[in-house]
This record gives sequence, structure tokens and C-alpha cells, in this order.
Amino acid sequence: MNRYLDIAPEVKAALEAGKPVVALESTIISHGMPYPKNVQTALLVERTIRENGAVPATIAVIGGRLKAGLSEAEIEYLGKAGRAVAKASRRDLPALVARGADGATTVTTTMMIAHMAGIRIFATGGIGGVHRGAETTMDISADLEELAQTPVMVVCAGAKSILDLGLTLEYLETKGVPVIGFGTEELPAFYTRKSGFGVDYRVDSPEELAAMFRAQREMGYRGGMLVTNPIPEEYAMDKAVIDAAIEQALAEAKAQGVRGKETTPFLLARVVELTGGDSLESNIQLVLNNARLAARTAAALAE
Ligand code: PSU
Ligand code: MN
Repeated sequence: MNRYLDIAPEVKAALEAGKPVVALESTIISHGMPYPKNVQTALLVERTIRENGAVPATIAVIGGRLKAGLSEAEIEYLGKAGRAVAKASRRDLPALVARGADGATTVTTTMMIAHMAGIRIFATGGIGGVHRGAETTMDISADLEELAQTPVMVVCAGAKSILDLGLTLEYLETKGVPVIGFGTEELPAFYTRKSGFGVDYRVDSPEELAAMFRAQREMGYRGGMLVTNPIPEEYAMDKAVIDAAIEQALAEAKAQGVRGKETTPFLLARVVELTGGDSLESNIQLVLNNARLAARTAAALAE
């Protein structure tokens, strides 16, 4: 174990006993949802993981320590601070650790720290990907590179169409990342169940997911697995409504010259504002749905 890592006692005990553990990210708390819904959701997601037989490990950087497992007070702190907390991607960890600073972990750094701690499954909402217009901006999320090199299964609801979903799938194919649809042949688009793009494999049970992931790991090659789990039908949004909000958010980002690491948080926040909180409720429900699947898969993997 590296000397910058703190594994919470409950998480450590579960890992040592071979019990199921599910990692959770913290950028979704600080940058992905408004306070106080973000804190309530983070705690509800932890409870959902427990109810489905696994131990939750929310991940963040606090005071320069890489944390696998946060206290309620730490979750409250990150949620309240919101976008004032640094969004920590792979390139940020050395500075945050050396300076004793705080950071909210993205999919990338949550995968990294989960792997350092020995956690194999991670549940979130949506991943970063290839942005629209990346052929000129080169804005491609580090999440895709991390999926290519770190052996953690990421359970998400696909990606938002703030991204170019077709190019995102091309990138994942090039990098050799299996994209699995849970109960679907089609990549879900976060707020909606369908994107028009196919996944590589459809899987219908946590046991089958565990078997695929076990095979990938036992072959010993590097890289993760992306499981895309469609939002439950009753919480899915109207495609026209969400598409209009996304188009407007993209146009505003362009007009205001938003770029770099600010792009994704800006777009996420604008979409929530423009849809008047409906999208927030959908977002919460899809994260809970992913937490359930990740916990059951972690339980199947632990057998
Ligand atoms: N997409 C979402 N919700 C999120 C994020 C992305 O629908 O909260 C967050 C995740 O933490 C993800 C990060 O890893 O944004 C990607 O940021 P970027 O595009 O800057 O790599
Ligand atoms: Mn980017």
C-alpha cells in the first residue's frame, strides 16, 4: 500500500475479508450536483450499496491524503464547498498530495485510488469522453485513458450527449476497453435509455458481468471494463427536452469561451439549470440504479 493512501477501517476490513466493496467518486458530489441534494444523494448512494450487500468507499483527496472511504462529515464538506474544491484528474494528484490540498476525484482518479486500495468495482453516473468538436479542440477526457490502463469495472449510465458518443465509442474500441450494455444492445445516453449506438456485448445478470470481469483480470492484461446501465424507464427524460438543453449549454460554453477542465462542470451545471431540476431527479435515480448493479456485481465477484 502506498504511503499516501488512507483506507477507511470498514473498507479495509471488508477488503481483507474478501467481502464486496464498491468505490464511488466525489466530483459528482462537488461539481455534478447542487448542494444540498449532492450530499443527500451521496449518502443515499452509500446506503443503497450497503442494502445490496457491499461496503461503499467514496473516494477523494483530503489534506493531501488519498482517501478510500469518507466520513459523513467529509462528504458534507465536499458537497458544501462544491466547485470551490479542485476537480482532481490524473495530472493533479502530485500537486494536491505534495501540497496537502483537497480534491474531488473524477472517474479517472477514483479508478486510480480504487485500484491502489484493491477495490475492483466503481459506480457513478456518467463518464467523460470525446467532446463534440474534439477534432479541433482535442478535448478528450482522461477517463478514457484510465479505462484503457486501470483494471477497475466502471458502472455508469452511459455518457451525456454533451459528448460525441460515436467518437467516444471509437476511442474505447481503439484502447481495447469492453463496453457492456446491461440488459441492452444499445449504449444508453445518461438521461435517456438509447443513443442510437450499439455496445460491444449485452449482459443480463450481475453474475455474467462478474464472470467477464474475472476473465479479463485473470488473463492479466491491463485495462478496465465499462458497464453501461440504462436509466430506469420511469425516470428517463424526454429526448427533445434534454437535447434542447444540451444544445443551449454547448452554445453558451462556446460563446463564453469556456475551455479545459471547466468545460464538463459548466455543461453539467447549465443542463441542470435549464431543465429546472427535472434532470437532477433523473440523475439521482440513475446513480442509485448503478449503485445497486455495482453492489450486486461486487457480491457476485466476491463468491
Ligand atoms: N459526466 C457526468 N457527470 C459527472 C462527470 C461527467 O455526467 O459528474 C464528471 C465525472 O467526474 C467525470 C468528469 O470523470 O466529470 C469528466 O471530466 P472531464 O470531461 O473534464 O474529463
Ligand atoms: Mn476535457
